[in-house]
Amino acid sequence: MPSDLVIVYHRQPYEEVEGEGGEILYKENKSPNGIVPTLKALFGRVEHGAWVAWKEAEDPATPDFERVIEIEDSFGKYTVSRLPLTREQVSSFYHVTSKEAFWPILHAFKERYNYDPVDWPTFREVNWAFAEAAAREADKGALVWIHDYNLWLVPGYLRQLRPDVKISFFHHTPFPAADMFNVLPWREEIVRSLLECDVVGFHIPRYVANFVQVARSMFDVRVTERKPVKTSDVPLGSALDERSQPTEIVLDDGRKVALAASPVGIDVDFIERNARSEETVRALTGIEADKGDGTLLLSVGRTDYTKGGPEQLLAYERLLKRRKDLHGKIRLMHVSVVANRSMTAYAEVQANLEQIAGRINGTYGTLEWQPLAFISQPIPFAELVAYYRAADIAWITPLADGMNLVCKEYVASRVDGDGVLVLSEFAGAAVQLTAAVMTNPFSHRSMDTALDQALAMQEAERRDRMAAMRESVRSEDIRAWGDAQLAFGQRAAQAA
Ligand code: GDG
Repeated sequence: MPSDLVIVYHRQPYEEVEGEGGEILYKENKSPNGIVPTLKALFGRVEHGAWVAWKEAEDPATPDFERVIEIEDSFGKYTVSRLPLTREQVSSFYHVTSKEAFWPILHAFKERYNYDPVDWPTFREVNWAFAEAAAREADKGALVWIHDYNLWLVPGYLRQLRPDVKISFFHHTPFPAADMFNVLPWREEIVRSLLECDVVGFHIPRYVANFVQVARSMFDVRVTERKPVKTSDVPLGSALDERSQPTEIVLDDGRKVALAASPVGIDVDFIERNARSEETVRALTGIEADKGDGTLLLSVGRTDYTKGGPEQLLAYERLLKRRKDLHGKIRLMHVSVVANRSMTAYAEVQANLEQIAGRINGTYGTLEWQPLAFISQPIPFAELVAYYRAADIAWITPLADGMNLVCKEYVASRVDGDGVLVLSEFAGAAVQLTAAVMTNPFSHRSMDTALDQALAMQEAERRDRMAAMRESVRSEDIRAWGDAQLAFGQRAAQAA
């Protein structure tokens, strides 16, 4: 059935499990948190929706599964088109080209950029296959919403296949300035494809500005519309602030591309419900009993060089060195989940983290007191929320992060209105959460003073700041993001 909204996202929108009789059952994702349910919820606003994702197959010509299936779950009825890809294709387009070449550049780590293993023809081939699958599902004039850099070439291919559809593309990562982006030898092909979109979306105005700069470095692109940005109350602005944002560019052939900035949010109602649930309150009681009068610092993230884990552990080591008064009274729970152990870059970060963690506990730990709990296994979400509630300070200090949802989850979990957030000014969320204690993870002094400030903060100030952050997280929640992005796409459709 043709769809008026087609979402192209690399992950399937459910989990496949084997039933008792060996049959495949499609279950809603275990974690109802995250953007997948939000995207699926948008299907409720259209006649019929479709989702395009990949699924591993030994021989893509004759996959051992149905390519296109109809799903019916609590989100309604929608089509899922599974693109059969071999393990080698997935590894090449996703783990190598996207993660080893694009990811470091998007996050401004030129020195980590790995060009050599990239197989560009495979990247093109996979993106072409995604475009064909989307073209097959889209009704006349449908809106096709594509997600993230691993699908950068899809808009261009889709435009060739289906000139009638409206194309919107959202970046979940930062988008770097031209000096950084243009390290990619495929830059012109990528930007040419993005300029075939009707809407290109980002989290924050800075990434929009960088995209325009990149586009102008290669093409005759004019900014035809610009709007002021609601500025933060930080006196000199924070690292990712912009005063105004281009909202439309026009190409030399007269075609217009709308540029949208809307920060991905979280499901505040879901997290608050979790935070108040009996299960969480029970877990919280246990954690608090263990904690006693001590201070709990919490850091949560994927193991990735962009997340600044080693820099943070070194700051903690400095804290223990200079503040003997805290010995026996403070603990850091550092959760760093390894998503892909087979990738050298991540294995390296993990080894580094383990080494520093071992040194900290070896140097300062006693039989009664272990200053650091270093955790590499994912924590069940309900338990994580209990830790969010128990933590005196959430310490979120990525070196670069498109948005960062962990800090928003911490704020939403604080239904008691207390708690301090120390946040890197290089996380997209910093533009929104201006009441956090901001820190620059590249500066020892800034990391040290921010932590001291957070540790010394009095309850009244903590509550004021938390109230401001809670308001912001609620007003720009995941639904607001979905609505804003869908509205941009629909506006483009009407303008045509
Ligand atoms: C990309 C961009 C952007 C983490 N540890 C555990 C756990 N998590 C969950 C968190 C959170 C999610 O993982 C991480 O989200 P982030 O936004 O922080 O980071 P990325 O995975 O890098 O996501 C990022 C995002 O896309 C959305 O656009 O914000 O900048 O890099 O939801 O809760 N969940 C559980 N146990 C854990 O131990 N259950």
